[in-house]
Amino acid sequence: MAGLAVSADPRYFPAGSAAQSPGDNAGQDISLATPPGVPDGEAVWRDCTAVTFNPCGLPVLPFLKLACADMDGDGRTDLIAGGKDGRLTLFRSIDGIAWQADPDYFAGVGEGAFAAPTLGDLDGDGAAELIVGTGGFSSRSGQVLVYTNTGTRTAPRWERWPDPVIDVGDDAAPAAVDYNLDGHCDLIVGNSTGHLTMLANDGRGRLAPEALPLALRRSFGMYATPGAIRLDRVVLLAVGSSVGKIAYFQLKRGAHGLAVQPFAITHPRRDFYAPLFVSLRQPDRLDLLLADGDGGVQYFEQKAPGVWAWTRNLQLFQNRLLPGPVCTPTRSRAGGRPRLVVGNMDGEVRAYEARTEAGNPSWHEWASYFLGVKVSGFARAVLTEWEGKEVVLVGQGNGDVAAWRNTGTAKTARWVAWPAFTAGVRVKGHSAPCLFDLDGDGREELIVGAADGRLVVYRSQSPRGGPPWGVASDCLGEIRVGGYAAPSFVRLADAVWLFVGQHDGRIRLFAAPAGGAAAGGFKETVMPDHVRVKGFASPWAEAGADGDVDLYVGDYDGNLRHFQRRLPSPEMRRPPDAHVE
Ligand SMILES: [Ca+2]
Ligand SMILES: [Ca+2]
Ligand SMILES: [Ca+2]
Ligand SMILES: [Ca+2]
Repeated sequence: MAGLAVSADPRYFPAGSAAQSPGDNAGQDISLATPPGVPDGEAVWRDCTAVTFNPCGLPVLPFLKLACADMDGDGRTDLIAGGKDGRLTLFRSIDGIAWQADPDYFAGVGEGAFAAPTLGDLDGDGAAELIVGTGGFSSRSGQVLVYTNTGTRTAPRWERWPDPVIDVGDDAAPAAVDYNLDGHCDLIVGNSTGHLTMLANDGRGRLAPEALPLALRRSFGMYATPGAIRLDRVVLLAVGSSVGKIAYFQLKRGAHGLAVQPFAITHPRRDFYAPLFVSLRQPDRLDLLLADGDGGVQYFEQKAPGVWAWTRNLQLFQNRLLPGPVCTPTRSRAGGRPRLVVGNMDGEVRAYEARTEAGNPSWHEWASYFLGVKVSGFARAVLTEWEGKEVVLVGQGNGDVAAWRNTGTAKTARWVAWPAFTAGVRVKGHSAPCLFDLDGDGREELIVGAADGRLVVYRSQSPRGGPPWGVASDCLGEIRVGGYAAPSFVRLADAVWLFVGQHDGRIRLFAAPAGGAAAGGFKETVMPDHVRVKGFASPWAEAGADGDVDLYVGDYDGNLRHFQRRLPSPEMRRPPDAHVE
């Protein structure tokens, strides 16, 4: 476990998670009934995600819409993240680098789906209202709702205005800004067809749609998402959408109403962009934050005051791994190199290496290592070694398990498809393979999870192990979980544990006495509620020192999580990486 010793408190909270009640997984140590293989003491599962995969603390959320403001009045800018479930999460930070979730701050807010938050003082009482666009498959999709804080800034109480201020069709994404420069906060709202609606404020919170200036009277692509800010005599407007580029405008007061002038900024093209003007680094500088469709966040710093040019900050929001949606981590020690291998819903496979230098997260990507290794749909890959060569087995949506062999070197991989290695290996959709020596005869079995929640065991038909594979119908027939079973085994001192992830994000644990594993001796045992993810769990287990178990899990949105099972009194035990005299 070198490089993975974990001592920091976890601070990872998925935004608005329905699966986990808020605060449940805040590093609480929850007791687990002792399954076979654990000598003494009560074990606990800790969430180590913040150290291992996501020091940033902001969960990966595709199509995330952010707002920023100092909500609690402590002088530091906070981030407000809209969730898929329509709810909002507040993130606080001391340094702008590590963020901590407060899932309770917006308690009571949340209707519909895909919340798009913005803040502005609509009724002119000096306090900002919370303005939320709604989207997704919801009856409220397209509505813009307004919430007033009737509590305090540190203990808010959110009350919704009785009626939405407007319904723009579907997927409302509002930006609160005084676009006509009359001193009253107005709204610019995007919708699913890519159109904008501008609502002018009469100063008492009554908002009325206005005719759009000619330059804005068009579709910007699907899911138009505006970001806007008023400076002294000019308003900057950025309109992102699913075309992956952003249209930029400056709005000024002209002789005949608003004068709209486009301008250009170059940045990488993505499948979706939600832009936001922010000042997270320097209070007087106008920076730009772009959230993309994969859950990535890029931060751009203004080059000089009054200049519409920005330079990318290559550190900010980059301290987390982004392996893509429905990510499926596995670990490998092929060639003596510890690596993390992660497939995703797009059929891609990525390689990560443990960081040797100081820095975070503790893994970093080895870009394009698996160039040429790709399947269609879902991928779960296992990297192993066979006769001195690296071999990667990739489960996929159609139920086949594909194989590639590295015919290059350890540094410069060259992957060649090797269908013979997994000939005849096929399950009923959504194959999730792993290799484990179930019967302890020194040859690994190939165990494949399937869409129907079952596991199929293939035993080597060769004295050397490996292909050809034959189905072992006497093994693991008793295991059946919810759909999309993703198995992983770990051998402890006197037991074998089997973790199986399933579609609802839960992880099931089965234990068998060592030696009994092949005889179908697995019995289900309790997993604590907080060891689960937000949809589609793909766990990978590793045995550490002293009966520790590390569990790496991917989720539907593209978050990698790390849970570690430890004994409850760390001071009584040698830390995993401590030097022993
Ligand atoms: Ca604050
Ligand atoms: Ca107000
Ligand atoms: Ca106005
Ligand atoms: Ca075996």
